[in-house]
Amino acid sequence: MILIGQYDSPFVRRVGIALREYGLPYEHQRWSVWGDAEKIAVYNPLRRVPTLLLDDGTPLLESGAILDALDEMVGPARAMLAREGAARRDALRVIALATGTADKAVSLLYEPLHRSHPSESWMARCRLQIGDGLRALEEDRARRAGGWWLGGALSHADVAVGCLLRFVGEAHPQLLEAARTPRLLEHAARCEARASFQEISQPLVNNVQPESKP
Ligand SMILES: N[C@@H](CCC(=O)N[C@@H](CS)C(=O)NCC(=O)O)C(=O)O
Repeated sequence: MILIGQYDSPFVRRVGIALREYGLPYEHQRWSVWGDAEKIAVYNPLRRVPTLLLDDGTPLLESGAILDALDEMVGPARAMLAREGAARRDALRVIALATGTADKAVSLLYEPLHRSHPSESWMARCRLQIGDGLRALEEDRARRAGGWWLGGALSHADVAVGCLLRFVGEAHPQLLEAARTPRLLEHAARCEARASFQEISQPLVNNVQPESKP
């Protein structure tokens, strides 16, 4: 398998960490969504990452859909997500909060890089959504006991939140600080201490160079 995308993306990183945790062999293509967009387009017309090429060449798009395929490869006993029922819905809700907050954090990063006159109202909305997303995750974590989010074992929810926190901490440190989330910071430290998080890691590269800004 070939994983396309850089690990400073919270979405690429969550897939890389799952591959590493599952012990699935893969090649890593560190293509940039800006400089290497046309190479990515051969496999993904949206020119987005992560994109995962299966051994037979089939491209998989979207981190959630890619993880779904990896879970199937390792089987339900090893999958980092319950197969069905309330436990699955609970995990998917936490994951949606984390990846949704990450989406807004990416949007907020892109806006001033792509526009000569960034929209203040759009950026204010993103900041509100990121702050409230972080606070909702903090409250959720406070209601749960146990080292990992959903109990005793690392799950996709832990990884999604860990990747979100690293990204927000690098892209928008003032928002993370303002949200006052001690439990999330504890969670981030626990995640980043793990071998998979250390190995699948790249400092944020702010290398967006759009040809023209509208
Ligand atoms: N929902 C997507 C989000 C992926 C995403 O936002 N990727 C960014 C990099 S962090 C990207 O490809 N940006 C370029 C673009 O959207 O054109 C997923 O979960 O895979």
